[in-house]
Amino acid sequence: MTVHDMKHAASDGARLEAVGGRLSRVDGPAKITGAARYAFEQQLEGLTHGVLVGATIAAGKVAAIDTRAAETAPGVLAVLTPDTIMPLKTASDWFGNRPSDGPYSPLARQVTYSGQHIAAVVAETFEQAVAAAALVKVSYDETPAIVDLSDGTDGIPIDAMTKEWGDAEAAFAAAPVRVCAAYNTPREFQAAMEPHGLIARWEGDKLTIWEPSQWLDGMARTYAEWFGVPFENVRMVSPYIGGGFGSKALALAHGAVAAAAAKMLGRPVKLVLNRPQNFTSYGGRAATRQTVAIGADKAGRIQSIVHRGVNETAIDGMWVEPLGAVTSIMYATPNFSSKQNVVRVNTVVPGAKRAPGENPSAFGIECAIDELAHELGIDPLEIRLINYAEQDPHAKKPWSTRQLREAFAVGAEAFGWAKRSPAPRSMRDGRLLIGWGVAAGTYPVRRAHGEALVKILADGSVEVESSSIDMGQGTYTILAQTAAETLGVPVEQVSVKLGDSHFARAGVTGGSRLAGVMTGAVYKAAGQALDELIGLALSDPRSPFQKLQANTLVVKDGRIASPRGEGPELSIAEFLSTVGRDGIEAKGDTVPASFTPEDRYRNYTTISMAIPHTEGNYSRHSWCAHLVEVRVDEDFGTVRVSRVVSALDSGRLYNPKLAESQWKGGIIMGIGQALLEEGIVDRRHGRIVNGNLADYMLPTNADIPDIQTISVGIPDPHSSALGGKGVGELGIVGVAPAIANAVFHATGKRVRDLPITLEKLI
Ligand code: MCN
Ligand code: MOS
Repeated sequence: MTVHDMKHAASDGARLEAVGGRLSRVDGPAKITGAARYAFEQQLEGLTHGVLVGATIAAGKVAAIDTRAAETAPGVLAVLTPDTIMPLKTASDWFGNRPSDGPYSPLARQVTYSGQHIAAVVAETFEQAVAAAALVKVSYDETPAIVDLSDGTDGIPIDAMTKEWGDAEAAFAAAPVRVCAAYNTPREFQAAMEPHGLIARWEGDKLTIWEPSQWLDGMARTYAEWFGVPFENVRMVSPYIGGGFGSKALALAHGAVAAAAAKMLGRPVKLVLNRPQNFTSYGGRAATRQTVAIGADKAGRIQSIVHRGVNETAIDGMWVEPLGAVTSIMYATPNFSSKQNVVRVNTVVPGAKRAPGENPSAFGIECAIDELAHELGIDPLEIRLINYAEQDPHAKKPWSTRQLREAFAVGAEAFGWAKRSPAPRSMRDGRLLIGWGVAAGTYPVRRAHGEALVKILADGSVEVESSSIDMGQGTYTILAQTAAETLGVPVEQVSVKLGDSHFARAGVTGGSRLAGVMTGAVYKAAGQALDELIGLALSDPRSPFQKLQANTLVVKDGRIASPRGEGPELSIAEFLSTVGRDGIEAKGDTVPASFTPEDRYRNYTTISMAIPHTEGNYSRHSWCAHLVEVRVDEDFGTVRVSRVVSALDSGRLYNPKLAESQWKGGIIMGIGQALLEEGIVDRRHGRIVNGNLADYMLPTNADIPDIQTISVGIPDPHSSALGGKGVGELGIVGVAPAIANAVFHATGKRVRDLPITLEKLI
């Protein structure tokens, strides 16, 4: 297929409002005009303000907290410490397991990381709370901290992560060509523009929480369990979210503090984390170290891959960043071994950041294969084709769809890869060294069951309700398109309501699964509503269609007619009024009939019912190839990414305009990861020193070149109801190694520690 054909396929001329159309974001105007109301913007009667006090040591015990000055400061309503906060119960983990029945305190006596919440002040105004929080005096019994991965031992083996076949060590030792190197990624943060925080209000034993959330039902469950109230008593509201990137899926300690304070005071409490607290109150991406050893024959065919990975986790919390995720599936190899350890350090427990696992995993394997290509004198794109995995080498199952060969071909053509001169340092533009690099990326298709409510109202308009969310991905828009197309109504007649846990339930928005889950559910629910509408039109004695004796009718542009256009034609509103109905409502879902109510509850409030991507006969993944050009200033060591062409396979696209925007967002984040992002820990205090958006470097417009994305996907019936695969996380995977490989091509220097800052190049 040529680039021209692919472009044509990507903008397949679908009508804007249909699935596959390039409809602009339906929530755009509300956001641009300020009409969109975010969680902290609620104006509540009697609102009070909470501010947290964080530990200034990384390890030890709180010896004493002197709250007297704070308590008597102006406007202060309460100062909470581990001794005075109301007792809570331990909540279950995200699999739904309750680790203990014991008590839980979101304010700590035992400090395991710098910035951990140890006290909180609630006052009439925010300024009063900030001033009083500064008066809380804490003394500590400090103990030595484990600052980062390099302080740790080999760590704790995570046996469940081990993947092995053949005899990898022996095959590596016997291979005629070998490369082996270590690759490191630092602690990175999601750094969403909207901070974390919430407003909590109790009315009797009913709790309402306005909080930006990627998972209303899961967080509602946690709040309910902390306070020992029924799940239904907690209402989470989160209609708009200023970015999450994985960080907003769980209820966290600061949420427990605010909800407890609201209960204790009998008044609503607003608690928003300041920017540094955003770097310590939830976990960023764990720092990782990997060694990748590849043995190959002289023709470049891989004989063995031996992979060892380590990631940091917390002293009292477990996070595994699966570093073998891409290593084990990207290339065909007869012998393979991947193992992973974790090392406990004094940090808040790390968390999910866009493509957890796949992202750092791709950095290891996609740099290592570039090193192998160089060693052999084979083109780095060619070596990927030589080792192309025709099936999932780990699961030993065919791919559902894998348009990766097409991605390489189409990407290379659009980029002009054939003009690459192979030797490092052989391309320049005046003082600037030019490098061209390539890397592949992938993300599994995660699936779950979903439900949605579709209402056809008396005026013919349509409402879709779901407790799922839109943090910028485009959920509002694609669900409006799905309902409009299925029901045959103009898209302006559809309004989508999201972000309220009292709507039809939805599981977590994570792992790039929501679009597939929710388009499936809305397609189901809208189909049922349509069946009911047509059934009514055919059978109701008051219906003008009844005497047609037809066996079906069609709805187009919001009007009901017979398929051949004979007889009457009525708008939905006219029809509903003729038959004396004020609407039609259908709750549709993709939930198996065998599910009990408890299964359904688990489906929405835990991740335990997610369907494995290798379930049944296929292995399901999205795929991509990134080709990048960098320009390196030899004297100053500065790296600029000057061109990116990415060809991506996310199956069928529900909305190419939004999918392209998602991919580009991921690619931009990947450029930041490659060149800028790094959480720097002060070795004396175990503290993140650049915990703010000025010192934690993120790319700005000036850092980002024109990015070309090309869709090479084909509909994948094994991945979702409408044939789409995941989009949200795919784009970031493989960007950092493509840039590192381009930097090597430009300079002849292999930088294996991210980010690639100038001092590593000169
Ligand atoms: N889409 C499409 N065709 C498909 C699949 C998706 O057109 N076959 C488009 C749709 O516009 C859809 C969007 O891509 O709304 C994302 O769909 P999907 O890949 O299913 O991902 P989710 O909706 O589950 O979103 C979560 C995903 C994750 S896990 C992170 S992390 C992430 C991301 O999305 N965080 C984001 N994208 C983000 N985008 C913004 N603006 N902000 C974040 O915090
Ligand atoms: Mo995304 S990191 O799975 O929320």
